[in-house]
Amino acid sequence: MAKATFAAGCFWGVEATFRQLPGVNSTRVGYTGGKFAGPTYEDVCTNSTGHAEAVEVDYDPAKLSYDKLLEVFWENHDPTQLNRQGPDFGTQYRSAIFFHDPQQEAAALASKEKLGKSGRYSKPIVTQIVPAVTFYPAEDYHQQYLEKRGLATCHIK
Ligand code: MHO
Repeated sequence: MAKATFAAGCFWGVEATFRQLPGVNSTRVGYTGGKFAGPTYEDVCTNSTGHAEAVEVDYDPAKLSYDKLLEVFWENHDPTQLNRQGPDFGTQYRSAIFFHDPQQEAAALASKEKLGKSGRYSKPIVTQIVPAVTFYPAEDYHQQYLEKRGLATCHIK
């Protein structure tokens, strides 16, 4: 099994997207990349802790490649938005790839460069590509939030 960690806006929708991919064993939502250990959702929503809403994906590399995960990551948010995704604002909603080894780092950088050069976006891609640090699982009610409610996507008003 291998691990991949992504931040791409509200973690409810990001988790739902990765969870349905064949080869994904389990997912969980949490907070990472911030200034202190064990933050709560309330802490993170102050927009001053530096944590990103993120999804940790446990997957089987024999069935699902990291490149495929990257493709799904890019396809399912707007990586040109700084600290914002849809209606959600703040650093917790930043676009980021938290790599777990040098191979993931190289693949992430290469895919970002390729997408940047593709002409698809008129604005630069602002996605951070940074080493994975401690991942703090979010409160239970945030886990599989949309699935528990029979919803497929986030950003539903
Ligand atoms: N727009 C949603 C974001 C929730 S999310 C877990 C809300 O304001 O409730 O950040």
